[in-house]
Amino acid sequence: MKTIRSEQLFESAKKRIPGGVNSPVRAFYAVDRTPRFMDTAKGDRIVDVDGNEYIDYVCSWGPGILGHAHKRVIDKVKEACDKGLTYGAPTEKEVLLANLISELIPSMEVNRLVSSGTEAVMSAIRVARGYTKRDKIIKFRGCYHGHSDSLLVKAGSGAMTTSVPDSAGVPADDTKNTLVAEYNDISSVEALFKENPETIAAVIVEPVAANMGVVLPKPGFLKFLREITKKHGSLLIFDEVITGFRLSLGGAQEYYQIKPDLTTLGKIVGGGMPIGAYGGRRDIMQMISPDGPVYQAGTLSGNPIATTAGIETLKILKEDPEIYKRLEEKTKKLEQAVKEAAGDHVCVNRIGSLMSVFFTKEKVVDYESAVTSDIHQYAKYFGYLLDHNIYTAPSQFEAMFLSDAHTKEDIEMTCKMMGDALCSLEF
Ligand code: KE4
Repeated sequence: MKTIRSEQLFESAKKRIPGGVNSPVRAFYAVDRTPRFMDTAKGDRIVDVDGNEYIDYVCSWGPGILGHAHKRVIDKVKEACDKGLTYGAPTEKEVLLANLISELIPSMEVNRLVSSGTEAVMSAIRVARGYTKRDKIIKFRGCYHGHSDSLLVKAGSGAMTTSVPDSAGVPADDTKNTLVAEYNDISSVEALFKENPETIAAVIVEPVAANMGVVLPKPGFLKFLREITKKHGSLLIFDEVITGFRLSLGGAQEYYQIKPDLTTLGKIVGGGMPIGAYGGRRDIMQMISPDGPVYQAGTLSGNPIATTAGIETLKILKEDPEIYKRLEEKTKKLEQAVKEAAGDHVCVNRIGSLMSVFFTKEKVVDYESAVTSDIHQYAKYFGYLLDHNIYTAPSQFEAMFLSDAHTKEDIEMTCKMMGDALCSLEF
């Protein structure tokens, strides 16, 4: 496979951009390969600057649930561009998207658009603190909620492989109110509430963890979080940046029937354009400026082009809820192929169209079991797939994402390649 152009671009990128990338995981440090500089994508395919075409299981880390360059979305975005890119003033599309979000995720009766998942989480934490007049928050080890200072503690995602689990440059004062519990470990949460009476503003959780690889909530775990937060007057924040509109049209909260007080969104809500959103109970959200004392703002929040892409994407998902059944069936095929090839040498965690293959014999149920994975085996597995035109997550601690555009043939091809990749490893 020719990669000369990616290599050249990576060299020049490293001169001007930290690590040559605008987000760490893209540098492929965890898999020791030259990152592929991408040039175009359509459906379930993505093509790099050397002309290599791949079946794509990154899907831009989640936004691409419809597949790349969906015609309806592109046509609407093109039409919107001719009307100007940004006004810095309210638009009808922001009202449409706000209503769509509330319709599909009723717990978000009031919501605000921002420009990234990080911004959504940062704002939700701030309003939770403003509403409860408390400072402490609980997060879970291995869960990633974007890169705002107070949450870069035992983070997941890129922070797990770039050895900055507690990032440099974050003053201790900014994380002293961040308490860390263990995902799926009820007693660790109970202990923190016991040790910090009436001072915890919120618990923030990925309802399905997908940033230490995919880790499912144990039965009753989310219900427990709902109950203990209510009992202590704390808020429950579901970080649905990944699971929102992915696990189901109503996200994880619909899938598990748990109603959080606040929810954060990103990725799919923007249909591939930069949008984050946070929202929840009206009595909480009315704290937000300009109505209330909690300040939050953004130049490009609710941008007309981004809202166009988000609205069209959510409308397509709403019109065809069978998408979720198709995604389930496709991803299940991949899961079965991996299990047939590798048996109990690996742990496959899957829910809907989110999946991770952990190179460990342990059942991966939390951070501790996730990190027993052999990241070198994962790197070899990744490299084999990349060499055979399958583009999957360049890190053991990320998820695979599927789209409605993944064809039957491409799924079958992927099953074969994943099987061959696993058989090529010495377990
Ligand atoms: P962004 O600021 O990257 O839009 O969203 C941050 C975020 C918040 N919450 C959850 C649950 C997330 O997964 C993310 C971002 N996800 C990563 C993928 N693991 C983005 C990929 C990257 O960092 O390049």
